[in-house]
Amino acid sequence: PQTIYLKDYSVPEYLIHEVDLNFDLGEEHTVVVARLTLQRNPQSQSPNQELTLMGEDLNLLGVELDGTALHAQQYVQTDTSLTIHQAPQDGIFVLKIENSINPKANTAFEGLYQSSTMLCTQCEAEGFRKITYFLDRPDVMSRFKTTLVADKDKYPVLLSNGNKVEQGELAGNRHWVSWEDPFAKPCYLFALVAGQLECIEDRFVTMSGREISLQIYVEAHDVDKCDHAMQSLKNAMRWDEEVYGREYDLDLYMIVAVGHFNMGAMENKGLNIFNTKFVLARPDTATDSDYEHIEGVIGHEYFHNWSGNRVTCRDWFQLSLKEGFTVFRDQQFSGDRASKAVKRIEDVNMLRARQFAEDAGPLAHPIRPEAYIEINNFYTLTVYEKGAEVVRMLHTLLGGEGFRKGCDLYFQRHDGQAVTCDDFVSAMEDANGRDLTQFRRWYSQAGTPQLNVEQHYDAESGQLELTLRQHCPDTPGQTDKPPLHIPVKIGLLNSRGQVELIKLDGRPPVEETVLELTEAEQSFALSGLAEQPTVSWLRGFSAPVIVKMQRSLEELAFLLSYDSDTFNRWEASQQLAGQVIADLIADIQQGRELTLNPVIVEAYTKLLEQQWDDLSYFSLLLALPDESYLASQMDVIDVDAIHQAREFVKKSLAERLQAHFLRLYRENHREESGQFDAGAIGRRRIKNTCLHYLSTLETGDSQSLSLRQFEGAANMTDQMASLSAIVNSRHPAKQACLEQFYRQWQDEDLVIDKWFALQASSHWPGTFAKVQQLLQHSAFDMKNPNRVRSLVGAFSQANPVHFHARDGSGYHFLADQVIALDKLNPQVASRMVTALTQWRRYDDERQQLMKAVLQRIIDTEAISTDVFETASKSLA
Ligand code: BAL
Ligand code: ZN
Repeated sequence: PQTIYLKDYSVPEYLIHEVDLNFDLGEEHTVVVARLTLQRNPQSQSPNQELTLMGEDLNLLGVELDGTALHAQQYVQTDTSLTIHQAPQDGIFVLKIENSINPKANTAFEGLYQSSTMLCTQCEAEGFRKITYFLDRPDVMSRFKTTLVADKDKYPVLLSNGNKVEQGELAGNRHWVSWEDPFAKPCYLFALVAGQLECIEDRFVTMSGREISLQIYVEAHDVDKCDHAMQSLKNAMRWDEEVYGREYDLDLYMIVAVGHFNMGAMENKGLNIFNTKFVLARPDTATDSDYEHIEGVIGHEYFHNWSGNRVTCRDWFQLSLKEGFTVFRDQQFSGDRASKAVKRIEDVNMLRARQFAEDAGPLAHPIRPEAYIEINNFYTLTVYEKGAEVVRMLHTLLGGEGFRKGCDLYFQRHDGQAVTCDDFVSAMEDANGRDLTQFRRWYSQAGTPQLNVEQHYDAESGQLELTLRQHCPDTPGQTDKPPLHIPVKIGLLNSRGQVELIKLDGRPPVEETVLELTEAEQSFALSGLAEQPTVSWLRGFSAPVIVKMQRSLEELAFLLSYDSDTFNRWEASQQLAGQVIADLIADIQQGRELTLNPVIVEAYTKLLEQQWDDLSYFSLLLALPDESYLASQMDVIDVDAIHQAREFVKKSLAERLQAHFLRLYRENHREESGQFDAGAIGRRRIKNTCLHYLSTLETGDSQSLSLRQFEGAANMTDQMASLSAIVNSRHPAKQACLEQFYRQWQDEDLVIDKWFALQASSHWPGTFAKVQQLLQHSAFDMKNPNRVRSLVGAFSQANPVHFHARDGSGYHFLADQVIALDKLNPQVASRMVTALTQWRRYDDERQQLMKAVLQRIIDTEAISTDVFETASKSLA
């Protein structure tokens, strides 16, 4: 397979100004006629006089140049291209291409495909070339006019980008609709949808007084699950006006929910296409987390209209330009909508458990990668989540106002253009008069930097010297990396737990400050301190780094009680529990008896005796670190000891603090229908955290508590929480509850996904046999990505104990599923391989087993380039 390099970028040889598309739609036979208005790119230096268009899986029916049919000697076709010999070098010319495609046979879901009874598209990154021959690259921007022709009964709704301009009827019960998008766009933002869809409508008046029609299209049985998505859209539109000054530009904004979708959602201009998972919600079918994710993803796709569509990427190496920035924007939005503290903790938790692992493994790459075989493999946690952290650091360094000035300049300078990450940083520099040369290294350097921090207090002078050292570990292809520009936000606490002001470099005293670390080693002297303070480091997780420092359990308990930074307070709870669990892991490995360190009981008791306003935050303080995070802290991951130690702590805390957990449970338990408001969500979160602890006791009382909640649940959050407690414990009603849940929800695909995922991720013995049975279940469908993720994905990525079974059965199972899935959907298959990429982190025996199945995947005949790239780079 061919590797594409950033260093080889050159401007397109031709430009496509206008695209006039005509689709005659049929599920097995769709005819596409494309009229492209082209011109040689005056900026191209290439001597090449041919025009090469990309195209895959297309059946070419004819080519015309300026109205004259080309004969076979005038062009050449390969599996991936169409080259027109002697294309015009001067002036505008029109190329007409006619081809046919088979949407039903398209199980990879790239290009035009069938989902249930509808036809829809996914073009990012390179799906448009599966629709027609084109210059399928983001720096070719064109104005699109699209006409859809179809049977009136099968496809009564016909949608594409922009505004509907004309429609009409045809003989034979057929009809047509024409759409025109006034904004030039790259073809990855093209979309069409045809199907039997119902529409939910609303309106939004923009800050300049324009009325926008908002439409959400779903299948008829889902119309009662769109209210939250619609409200989220209106919230996002208002928020982008208020916070970024960005107004929507078309008169119509459409969202379509489809059941078969490789990603979460797609920001096509004016016609977003969403995975149903991120649109549909009713209190009885969706959990509070689902509601929050829907709001976040609706926001994300909406925000792309500026950060992605109006200003797009020059090439796919720049993906983080739009994704990192837009993730940062959606994180801000969600934080503003609910609890900033909770949102930040959730985001960092995910970053540290998953992106840090990616950054430390064989697939590590900078947020702006330099090479790829298959671009779909680079829609990664690094490009998205670390990319967002890099944008967040700019926000921290420049301040809110400075960042906004930079954004305004970026949008103003580059509206309508396809640009680079460098252009984004330049706008930040120019708007603020700052030199960000060194900061740019974040874009090109992979790996998670480690920060060693030391402090030295001199009582006589009242001075505290802080010394920071940074080091970034080697990653594939990168060694001896120069230092980065790292913002380290700090605060100080005195011995009574009060804020101690920071006096640095003669500046006025402040409660917290950002230390700008630019050297490999750098010291900062804080003055005027009557006693040695406790430093609260890296507040708000101000940089995506690992802070290396030893803190005693007592010091962590102190920070957990007093740190005024909500993130660091939670961080103290994680580190405290993490250290207690790490000691127990060592005890297990040495065959010692386990006893619970009383420090954690005291710390938890203190938390449980306090009054909390933000109950969601409170429940996070009571949550033990995830097994994946604990694993990241070990030199050699011992999945069994991690699990055993964590379960021991959970159960011991439940035993000691039973009365508190029960009281809190009762105080917050209401059989309510599931209002999506912060108060109700917080009540459910804390109550279900308590239920989770209590269920580990496996007493008759705790079992009836779970069962009563399951039977009386009037919302999905409570129903799932109780079912999870039942499935992950020795509960006599386990099978009956699972069957009852299935019967109740068998017609709701998204709920049945939860049913699969819950069983696949259960730590209870016998789970692997259950997973194998579920693979044969009539509701399992390898062609549906959500179902695959809920069974194969949940088992391999959220069930460490069973997936990493010592006999290698989990690995073989995954390899079998990857190989089977690859024949249908290489993009999703490649995602599934990532569960194996961390093989170096395990013991020798497991390493050998994982390597062997990776090799088996690579050696499989006709394996896709997607899977080949992930598996072979994992072994490299
Ligand atoms: N652009 C692909 C989906 C998303 O990140 O919004
Ligand atoms: Zn995005």
